[in-house]
Amino acid sequence: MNNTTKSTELFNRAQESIPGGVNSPVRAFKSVGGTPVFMKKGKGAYMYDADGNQYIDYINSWGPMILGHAFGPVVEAIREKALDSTSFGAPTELEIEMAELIKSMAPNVDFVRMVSSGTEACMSALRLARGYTGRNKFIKFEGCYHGHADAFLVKAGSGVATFNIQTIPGITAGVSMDTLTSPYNDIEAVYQLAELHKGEIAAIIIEPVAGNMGCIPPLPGYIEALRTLCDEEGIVLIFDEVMTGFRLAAGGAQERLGINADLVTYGKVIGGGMPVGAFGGKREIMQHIAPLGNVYQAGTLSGNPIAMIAGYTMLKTLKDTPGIYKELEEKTAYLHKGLDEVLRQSNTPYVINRLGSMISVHFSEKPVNNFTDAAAANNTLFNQFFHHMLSNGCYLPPSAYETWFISTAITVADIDRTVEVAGEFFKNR
Ligand code: KE4
Repeated sequence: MNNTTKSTELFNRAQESIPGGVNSPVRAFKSVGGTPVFMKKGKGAYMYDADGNQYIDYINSWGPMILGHAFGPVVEAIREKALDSTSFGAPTELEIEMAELIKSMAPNVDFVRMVSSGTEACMSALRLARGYTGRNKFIKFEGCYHGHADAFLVKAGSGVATFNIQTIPGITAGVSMDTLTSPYNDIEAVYQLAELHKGEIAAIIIEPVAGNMGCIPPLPGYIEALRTLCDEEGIVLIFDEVMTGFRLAAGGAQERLGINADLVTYGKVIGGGMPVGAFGGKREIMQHIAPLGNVYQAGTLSGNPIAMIAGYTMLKTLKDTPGIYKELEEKTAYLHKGLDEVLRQSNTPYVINRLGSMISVHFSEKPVNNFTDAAAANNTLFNQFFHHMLSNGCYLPPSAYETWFISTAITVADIDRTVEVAGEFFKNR
């Protein structure tokens, strides 16, 4: 067992000044129980906590650290750029270069606007879709998470699912009445909902590969059917690629699935660990964003030079390094194979969901294709598994409703170690 005395002390102290001792709820270990470990340093595939324990990192800051912690070129770029001031609040050439780089990687993006989080990206895209169509309602999917803007906190995933929050205080009836929800991977249900609200729906927003109820890939034909529905009904299809963007491929899920959205949102990887989000898409829609159009959206630190140089360096590396996505995928497939082998030898019912480098383990006897399936899994067992892995130096996301994130920095030896530790947990079951 790791000595985590310092983390315990820090958590007690943190709770005196920060609600729940954390600046984002999923970090609090509420669903898995126990005391969160406080991190002090990260390098490559590893994090080191306040007590000096080393962990193989399968969160990677919930996606951004796709090249590993303290990736040299990003660190150096930040260090150098900071000498020229950290923010201007005026346009810079670097923002143009960032927008041009994004357009060279992401298909179907004519215009892109930088913001400072995935939440901001998704809320802005929804406002734009409403402004563009003149319609109020939108459809989201149970278990999908699009950040914490009011409209999205209805049957959301990630921390909302983790804490099993059914209705969130502060979200008014006026807001939630325009949020329609449908089960993920059920095309009949969404067609019926669209028929019921014909002419009222501005947008359908979806995680094209869900990652906030564990990893749940779309069933064959599902996203294609949403594309058809939106074309038929004049609904704006928004791909929330905050998690999948620049992770599943250079062009994200649009490239991977071969389907174009009308608007795409980004976060996480796009900032290289700095606070960055973005939304973009077809000129016909994006031209309604202020100051070009009347759909207002703004941000003091949007396009901030430090965030931009971090994101630019990260994306440029992903774009220019041959085979980097193949490497990411092969490492995740190797992890998948190893976990499958140890779980198959146990008596534990399980399902491993994976697409690209997004993967999750569900202790379920049946396929996990939507939130209901994910919630019906043996998540108590997941919590025990989480702590076994943590105390043996493998840091998984502290919730069964999260996908695991792989970085290129992880080695085969790290993965072998992870599988060995997992095997120790399952062999007595
Ligand atoms: P942020 O506002 O946290 O940057 O992005 C919100 C968001 C939007 N869309 C998707 C698909 C997302 O996954 C997220 C954020 N993801 C969670 C983890 N599942 C962030 C972790 C946290 O809340 O601390």
